[in-house]
Amino acid sequence: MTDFRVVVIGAGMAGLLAGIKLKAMGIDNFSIYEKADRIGGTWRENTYPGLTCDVPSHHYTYSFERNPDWTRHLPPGPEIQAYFERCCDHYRLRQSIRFNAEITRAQWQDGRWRLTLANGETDDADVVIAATGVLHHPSTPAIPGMADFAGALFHTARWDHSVALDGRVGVIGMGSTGVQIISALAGVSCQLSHFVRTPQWIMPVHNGYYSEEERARFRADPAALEAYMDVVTYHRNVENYTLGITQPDSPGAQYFRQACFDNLESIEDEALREALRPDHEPMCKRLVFSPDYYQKIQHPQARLVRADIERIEPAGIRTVDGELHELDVIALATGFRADQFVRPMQVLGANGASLDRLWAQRPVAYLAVSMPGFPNFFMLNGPNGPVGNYSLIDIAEHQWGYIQQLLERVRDQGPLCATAQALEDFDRERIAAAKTTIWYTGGCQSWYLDAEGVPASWPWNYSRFVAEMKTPKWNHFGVES
Ligand code: N01
Repeated sequence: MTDFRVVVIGAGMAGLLAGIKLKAMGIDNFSIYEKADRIGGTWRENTYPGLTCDVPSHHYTYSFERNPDWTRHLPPGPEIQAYFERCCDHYRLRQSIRFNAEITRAQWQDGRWRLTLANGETDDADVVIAATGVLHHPSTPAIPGMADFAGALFHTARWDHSVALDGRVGVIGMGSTGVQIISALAGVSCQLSHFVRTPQWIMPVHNGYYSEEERARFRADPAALEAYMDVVTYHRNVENYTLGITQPDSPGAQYFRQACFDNLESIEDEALREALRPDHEPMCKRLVFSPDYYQKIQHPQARLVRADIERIEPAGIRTVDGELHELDVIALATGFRADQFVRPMQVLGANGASLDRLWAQRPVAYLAVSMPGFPNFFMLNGPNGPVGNYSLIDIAEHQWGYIQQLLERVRDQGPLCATAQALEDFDRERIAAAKTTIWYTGGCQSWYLDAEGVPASWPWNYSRFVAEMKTPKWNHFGVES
């Protein structure tokens, strides 16, 4: 095929990766469609105070483009966004990105994809790579009276920077986001209230600074940076973490469990300690890492509120114990709808197959990458892939290695997608494994669970994922057009 064309949807971490790798393959006939006016995905949309990634900075980069300039051990959100902006320039991707261009429909017809944009324009491609992200659609709770609040109220992924934070601020939610915001605002807001329905376990973590000397050394000597990173140990830690999820009695699980228990015991105030004691196993929800939440919530101007929220009133939040918590600002750190993936985009495959219909109950994909009936439609960070306390960049790179082999075969031999049998077998095995993970057995609700209460994330260890991504099992792929 001489005019082989690829369309990538989304210019976040994964879409940029696809662009870089397509160029490296010599495929220049591609476009990246981005519905926003800037690259960055998650790191563009989240700008809340304290925004940090809990993956060690130097491991939160593309493996082929290290960043010697991280200022902290855990990367601050604005530095991550700046890193991706630099990558976008360095790999000359901007000319291939169409901003403010939302694809609303993709339809497989006559052996190619026909893409329709929100403004009615169309484009055609041989292959579509969906890089639309996982935690992208804010989950906004239906709390009675929300519309009546007289102050400022917003979801954390829609932070309103015009709003002053030195007044009375309420934060709803104790996932990674809520915890980071409390740490950032303690002592800034004259009164900071943390509304916590379900306390989470907190894994202690150090978040120091890199000195200018260290950064200069990493800049001058990439080998010193690689040595410092110790990739082998990092991957061993990731493996142990994933073993902790899949084998709750493993040493890894015991390590994390004990560290969380000890951390909670560091709170001397018994009432506060008990108010923050989770009712589920550590690692059941995605583990929250924080260097200082337990200290910050004890700041004289901060307060933990464990009473459930009854409603929001013009003056603040009324809890079920009758107390009115008067507030100027309410931040909803209430998480994301992790079941949407490419939706609301309409994706129509061969013979009228509709992704929305197939995913009505729960989204699935063969190895998180391909769907039967959807030839040449491949996903980065699609359903049932690994999302946990490790770098999604690393995960996306492994997935790209797999997709690249699919692309090469498509280019040489024509359309392909996973067979229905391959998906069925994979999903049966996946669900059986999912029910043995700590996400299922640990006694908690979380965004890992699908509508049927089954963990949707990759239920095996990291090394199995890496092994699966090495080479496609070609007998699991077929042609349906
Ligand atoms: O969201 P969450 P998040 N009334 O879903 C509460 C990634 N991330 O934005 O547990 C009261 O974890 C809900 O309570 P409960 C990371 O993957 C990464 O914090 O359902 N409370 C819970 O406490 C993370 O896991 C980084 O009882 C309500 C909270 O809101 C994912 O994003 C940083 C409520 C939601 O927690 C999501 O984290 C930040 C209601 N009606 C985020 N509804 C990194 O560092 C919900 N809640 C990489």
